[in-house]
Amino acid sequence: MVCPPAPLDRRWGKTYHHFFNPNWTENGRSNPVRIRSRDGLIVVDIQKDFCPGGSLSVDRGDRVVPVINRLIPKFSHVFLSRDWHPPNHCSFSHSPKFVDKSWPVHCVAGSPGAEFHPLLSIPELAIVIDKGVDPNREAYSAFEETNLAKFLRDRGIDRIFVAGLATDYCVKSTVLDALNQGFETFLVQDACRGVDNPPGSVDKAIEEMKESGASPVRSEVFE
Ligand code: VGL
Ligand code: ZN
Repeated sequence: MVCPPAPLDRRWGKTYHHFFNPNWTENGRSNPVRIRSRDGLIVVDIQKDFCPGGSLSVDRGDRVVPVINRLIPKFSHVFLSRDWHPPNHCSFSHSPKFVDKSWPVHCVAGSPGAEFHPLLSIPELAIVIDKGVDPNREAYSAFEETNLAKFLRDRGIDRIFVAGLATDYCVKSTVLDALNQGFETFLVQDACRGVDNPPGSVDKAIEEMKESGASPVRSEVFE
């Protein structure tokens, strides 16, 4: 197959050279996004259990770590969610089927698998949000049963950028909740990876987020 030439974008006085990427969405913004002080970055579940070698590993999940490390210094408000389950969490199964949202034991609070990926550069002022702490309830979103929405509002934060793992579960739920809570919400697509079981669920999740009003962006558009 002959690749089409990469498009040049000169609209903003700079030359952007895009490589054709099958993950590039039609309305993925290529114009620069200027990060302001009222913007917040939510980094979802960059934990060892979701990375290669972990109990619920996302294929090449660790590849997003350097991308997120480049994003973090651009933001004055950084939030890190972590799956922080009790050992008897209701989603755990010894014969997990994934598609029915039963999972292998993962991210048990305080266990090595629940630790953030060791190469994630966590800023000193980052705020950590524990979720899924109730044994009887699943909680994929960083907003679920946390005071995150109020916390953001109290600080005047009105735009949210979401990155992390997994696109089709915790990232998606976090994005949809952020939209429902009235925040302008961006999905940093190349800073996310998904479980994709059943196959196609990552693409489906991205469509759902877009239809709900999220704007997909790529990390290189940030100024
Ligand atoms: C997640 C499945 C189970 C996630 C958490 O972080 O996306 N997925 N628990
Ligand atoms: Zn979980």
